[in-house]
Amino acid sequence: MKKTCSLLGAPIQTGASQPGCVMGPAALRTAGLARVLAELEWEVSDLGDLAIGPQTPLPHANPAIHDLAETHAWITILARAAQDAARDFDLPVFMGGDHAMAAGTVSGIAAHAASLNRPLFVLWLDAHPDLHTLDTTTSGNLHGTPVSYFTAQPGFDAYPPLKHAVDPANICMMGIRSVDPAERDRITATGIEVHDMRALDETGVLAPLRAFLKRVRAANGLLHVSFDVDFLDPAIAPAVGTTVPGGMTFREAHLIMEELCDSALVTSLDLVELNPFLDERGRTAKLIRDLTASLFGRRVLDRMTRSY
Ligand code: B3U
Ligand code: MN
Ligand code: MN
Repeated sequence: MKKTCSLLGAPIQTGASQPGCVMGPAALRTAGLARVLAELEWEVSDLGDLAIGPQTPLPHANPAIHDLAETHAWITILARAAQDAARDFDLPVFMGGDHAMAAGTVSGIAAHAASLNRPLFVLWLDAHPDLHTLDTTTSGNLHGTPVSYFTAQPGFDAYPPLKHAVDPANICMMGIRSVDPAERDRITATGIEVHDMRALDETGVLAPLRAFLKRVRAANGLLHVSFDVDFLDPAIAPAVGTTVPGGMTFREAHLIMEELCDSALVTSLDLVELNPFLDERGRTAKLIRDLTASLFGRRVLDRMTRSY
């Protein structure tokens, strides 16, 4: 029996500082993501794109916040859709869209995990920890808030009520290199495992990744991977609104995806923050396609899978 995956587009861009992520799902389709996964012997179902209607503005005490009503609506429909997709497919893929969408996808997957009575683990691949609350964000860009939301931090009365939280002890962040003061405090308070670039320069990417995967396996957990394009170095992935120098190389990123594939632990995936308006002849979209292919089993040579 072939393994099944779904592709669901979430063309949300209101959480970011500049427009363009609305084109993310279309760019990934244009790059041939579905075809590539089908060639790797997956049964691929493209579920199309979600959409929200026009929204009535929601005010907030923090005047920096913009497009709160849109984010609220996206979280609501994405949580539902993600929960359904996780029930129906072996490995649902959510194509963004800006990272605010992870407030919806991860909370929906958390509900699915709770229904199975299994813990949910999250691997957060990003230059940023996205650990603001609605009270601490100074940019007002809500793509900086999803991790605080789905770990049930206070300060989210204006988001949909969270039914199932992710335990901060089950989160591993890699690639972090841009952290605001309030986020730094929250990393300390929550104890989330953060491998910033300095740490990864010292250890390499494999040792911390393998240690985390071991924990997921021991707990019989589900594993959601949230992949922000700005995790990558801007030299190889220019199509993102918030580039930060010193990111993952082509080789490190593929190695992570190949290791995730070998682990066979990944049960859902976000591909977020691709802004095709900023791309160069589709090169970032093609790179994200190829990294996803590595996660889904593409390899240069067949070799024995590592034993865990
Ligand atoms: N922490 C900053 C920058 C940022 C967060 N996420 C992204 N950028 N993509 C903020 O605006 O909250
Ligand atoms: Mn992010
Ligand atoms: Mn980021």
